[in-house]
This record gives sequence, structure tokens and C-alpha cells, in this order.
Amino acid sequence: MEATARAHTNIALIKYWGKRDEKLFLPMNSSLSITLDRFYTTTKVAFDSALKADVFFLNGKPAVDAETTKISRFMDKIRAFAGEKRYAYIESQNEVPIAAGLASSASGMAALAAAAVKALGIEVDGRTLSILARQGSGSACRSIYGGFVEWQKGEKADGSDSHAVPLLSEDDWDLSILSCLVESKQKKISSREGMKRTVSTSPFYKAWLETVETDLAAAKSAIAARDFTMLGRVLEANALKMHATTISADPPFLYWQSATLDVMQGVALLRERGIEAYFTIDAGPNVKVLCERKDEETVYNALSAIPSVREVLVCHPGPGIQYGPFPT
Ligand code: 2P0
Repeated sequence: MEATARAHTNIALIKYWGKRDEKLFLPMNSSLSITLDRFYTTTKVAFDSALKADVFFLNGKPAVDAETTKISRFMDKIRAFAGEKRYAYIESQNEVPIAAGLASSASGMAALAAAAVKALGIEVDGRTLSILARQGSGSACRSIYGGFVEWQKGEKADGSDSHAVPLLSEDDWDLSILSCLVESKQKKISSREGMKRTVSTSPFYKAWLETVETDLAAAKSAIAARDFTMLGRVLEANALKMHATTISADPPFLYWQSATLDVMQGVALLRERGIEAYFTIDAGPNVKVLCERKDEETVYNALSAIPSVREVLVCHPGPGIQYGPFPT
């Protein structure tokens, strides 16, 4: 009745931005991500008939009420799926800088779904696990698989066709992803709130939807051909387009800070020097820079030299769901 699972976080190259169903976490558009090797969540779930509620420990301490409520709501969905009544002890260890623009919710909800289902002794395929993880946090459905992953938005109202599919494994194309931490304060507008406001008020949201499938097709072609230039151009353009929808929302909001622009300009300077690097930005001020492995050191040195950059964390494509026990 207990199991441990580990999920790695992922970074979107074509963004998930906007929901068509908030309760089921169904997206307006398909998206594409890379699962990262360096950031992950390990979660142990133990069901216990003596419990009157779920008990959640995060990084060795009892979690705050808001976190426990979020986790427990997701556990309710897992219980409904499994026909289970018991509550559970849940222990999560996060190797992700929380709210640093690196989606800890993606690895957290994916690890929880995998551990809970395993603890109940239910055999599920990747598609079913992805659909379940999606109902904890949209981006979590992509963390079921390693390497390059597409989340197909699906068409059905019940979400049974909205799940991730693997495109390339983590061993198939070894790119470098450099995560530039410029600030670690809690972000002011969550991505959940941000995408909601954007969908309902931004006049540019229609244009986002009209072009995102074309971006996705270009990114998939680039990945199939291992064409880094083509992939870089489309991922950077797609990120900027997503942020254009926030700037044009009502009231408008901007995830960037001055340091964000410093990194964006640093990337432009690298390209002027003939080094291919491209950036992407999520719902926070940090910037993730992609380059080929041969350029990793040069790009790392250039980004680290930017005064407003606190730290540069180097990642590579990482694995999908793993099950414990894990060596400590
Ligand atoms: C993404 N983001 O594709 C996009 C790009 C942020 C910007 O997925 O409401 O934590 O739990 O489904 O998955 C972050 O949003 O949102 C995210 P919910 P989630 O990675």
C-alpha cells in the first residue's frame, strides 16, 4: 500500500497557455517540452485506513495548509479514478527551486500520480498516467515521459484524448538547457491566474491560437531533423508571442524584470558572435537558454558574466517517470 516515484520537471518550447476547461485542466492548444535531468520531485505515498485526512510533508516538514489542500484535491481525483476511499501519507522531496519559473508543479503532480497509482497496485499505461497527472497540473502530463514530449490538446469534453506523447528520448538529442536564475521571490501572478486573465481579456489571444499549431508543427519538424537553428527560432518566437498576450491583457501584466531583458540581450549578443543560443521564458522572470552541447561552456560563461544573473544551472534532457526505491 505504499510506493515511491520520481518525476523530472519539464520546460516548454511551445507553450501551454490557456485552458478550455479549468476543472479538467484541458488546454486551448497543444504544447511541446523537454524533460530536464537536473530538477525533480521524489514522492512516497502510503494509504492508511486509520487516517481522517491526507497528511503531506514537503522537504521533510509538514506542508502549509494551502499546499496540503491542493495536494488533497488532486488525491480526491486519484481516489475517484481508483475507486479508493482511504487517505494517505504523502512525503515529497523537491529538487526544484520553488516558484523560480521552473515548474515544480509539473514534477510534483506527476510524481504524486505515479506513486499513488503504484501504491494501489494499479497497472496503467503512459497515456492513462499522463491523463491523471494532467488533472493535478497541466504541465505535469508532459513529465511522464523523458526527452522531447508533445502534449496533444485533444478534442473531447471529458479529456480522454488530452495527454502527452513521447517524441524523442533523452538519449536521442543531447541539447544543453541553461537556466538563468535572476530572482527567487514568489511570483505575483500565478500561471493559472495569468492564463485565465489572458484568455478572457487579451485581444492578441486569438492570434496566439491561430499561430501556435504552426509553431508546433515547425518545432516537431526541427526535432525530427535535429535542426537546432529551426528549433531555436521557433521556440524563441513562441515564448515572445506568449508574453505578448500578457502585456495586452486587461489589466496587463509582465513576468519579466530588468534582469530578464539583460539575459535576452546577452543571448542576442551571443548570436551576433556566431554562437547559436535561443531563450525561452515561462510565468516568471527567469530565462532558460538552449544551445548545442559544443557551445555549452561558451554560453555558460557569457550568461554567468551578466551582473544581474544570480546563478546559471546547466541541464540536459532527462528521463520520464521512475519508481523507487532510490539510493539516498
Ligand atoms: C508551459 N506554463 O507550457 C506553460 C508556459 C507556464 C508558461 O505550464 O494551471 O503549472 O497547473 O495547469 O502547468 C505552468 O502552468 O498550470 C505552465 P496549471 P501549470 O510550461
